[in-house]
Amino acid sequence: MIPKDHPRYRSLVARERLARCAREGVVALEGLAAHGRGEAFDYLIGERTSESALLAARTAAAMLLSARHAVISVNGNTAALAAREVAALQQASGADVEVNLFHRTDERIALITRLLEEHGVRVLSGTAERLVPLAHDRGLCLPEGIGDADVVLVPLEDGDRCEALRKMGKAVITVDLNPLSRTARTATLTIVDELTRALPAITAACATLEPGERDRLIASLDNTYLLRAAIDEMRERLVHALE
Ligand code: PTJ
Repeated sequence: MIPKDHPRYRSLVARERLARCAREGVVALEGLAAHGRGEAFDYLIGERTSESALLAARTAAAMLLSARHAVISVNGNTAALAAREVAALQQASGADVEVNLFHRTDERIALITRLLEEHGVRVLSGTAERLVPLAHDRGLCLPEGIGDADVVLVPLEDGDRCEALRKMGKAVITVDLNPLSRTARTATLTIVDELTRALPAITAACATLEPGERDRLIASLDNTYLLRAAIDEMRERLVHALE
């Protein structure tokens, strides 16, 4: 039992949940290492949503709402950390949700689908086909889901798939605390923020954006600017860390 007044309460609860989900098979063991890397970067941005991350979240909402067909791609870490937040975002944006895994097995797809459904997510089902130009099972997706989408939100993604989705002509939105990752640099739009802060920020923006503002946000999207702003934020914090 983690005491509520522990200074690292939120982080310890997240770790405990990920460890439990890893034992159950929802989270890949590699996902625990990925989370640790994310936590390190979250320290550097001060464990809060920066102005530039908020702008990125609002732009993500604009892209999801303006899409012909938006799909949220959910992996094990995302389901374990944010099933409820995915349900709220699906409700606010009208996006489809597809389970799409790096370490893919039928058993994990079923476990993650069940976890999401228990939290109110409507999950696409069907027969996956090798539509994404990648070797291995990372190339598998649903023709009526990611295969048909023009905008895909892929939180905590690996660089290869992000790049392959871009090559297919899709706009890719990612959530990644590491602004230096290949995913962050390859995506159309990167939200450098922790997943459980970023998804509610997109959901809140979906409810408030006027159509005119949507167009303005999409037209002025500059991912390099957003990544530079996140790196500047981290550098400032490091420079003043011991003051
Ligand atoms: O469930 P699967 O099989 O699809 O596997 C999922 C993982 C996460 C193992 C897989 O996609 C993977 O290996 O991802 P990477 O290449 O490690 O990338 C994950 C990125 O997400 C890293 O750059 C981390 O810094 C970042 N990250 C980790 N946790 C969070 C995060 N970003 C935002 N919020 C987090 N909670």
